Amino acid sequence: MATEEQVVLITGGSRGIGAAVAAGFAKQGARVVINHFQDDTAAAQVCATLNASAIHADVADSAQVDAMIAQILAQYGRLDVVICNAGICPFYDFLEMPETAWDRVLDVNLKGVFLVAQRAARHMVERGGGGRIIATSSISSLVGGTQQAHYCASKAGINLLIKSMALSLAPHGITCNAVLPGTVETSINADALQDAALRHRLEQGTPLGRLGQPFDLVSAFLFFASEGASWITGSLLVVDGGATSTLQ
Ligand code: NAD
Ligand code: RM4
Repeated sequence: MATEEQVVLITGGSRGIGAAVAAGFAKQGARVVINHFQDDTAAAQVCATLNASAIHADVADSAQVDAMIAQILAQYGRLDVVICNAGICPFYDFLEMPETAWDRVLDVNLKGVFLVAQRAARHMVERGGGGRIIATSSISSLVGGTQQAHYCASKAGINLLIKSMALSLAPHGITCNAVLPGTVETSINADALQDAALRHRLEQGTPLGRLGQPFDLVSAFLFFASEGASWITGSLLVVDGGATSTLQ
């Protein structure tokens, strides 16, 4: 349960899963800061609805991440929970994938988690320890995907980054965990899901019978941030309607 004193940063919080998670923390009374990239209108809407604040920063750029963390500490004096959620997935077949797409996906999805988590953890350690870091990985870290070689590699990287961070930060009382969503209807896959055959195949492959919606993910993030999860670190929680439990 987030408390009124808790300051929570959610990267990629302007829409989709991040915006739903931001609403979940705001409902619990936490002070919420959302980060976004080139999404001012949606970010402003989330801020108005949740009484949150927004910071524009590219999580792949260390100078912008440093400035973002400094701004939060100047404004709130602390940072307790960090959700590394920003991510992109420009779909390309493997044989046609441009090197630029590979680099950008790895920079945003994987290096972005490293930069934000490291900068936040330095603050948590300096103030005497304690804190929660939660990354949005994916079922695409467990199974491959056509048109997603860069994305799957980035998400698989997150899983072991999180476990390695869990080891390094445990002595400081900071837990590090990841949520692995299945297919969730957001703008990241809105175009891809226009393909009726793909959509049907994904629905058929989900034992609980439907694709995910952003609200389906919220409890998992709140759980890792809760008092009751204080002895859980290095954990990867799949939230996918059963999709990775079946070969159907
Ligand atoms: P989305 O496109 O709706 O939201 C992406 C968010 O990331 C936006 O707020 C955007 O501003 C932000 N963002 C993009 N690039 C950024 C950058 N360089 N710096 C800072 N912010 C940046 O997508 P979503 O589905 O809500 O994705 C959120 C996370 O969930 C991603 O990490 C994604 O990989 C992961 N995920 C999504 C699904 C799915 O099916 N939707 C499944 C598994 C995992
Ligand atoms: C997810 C999963 C989904 C895809 C999104 C972009 O991790 O692979 O199927 O739609 O990424």
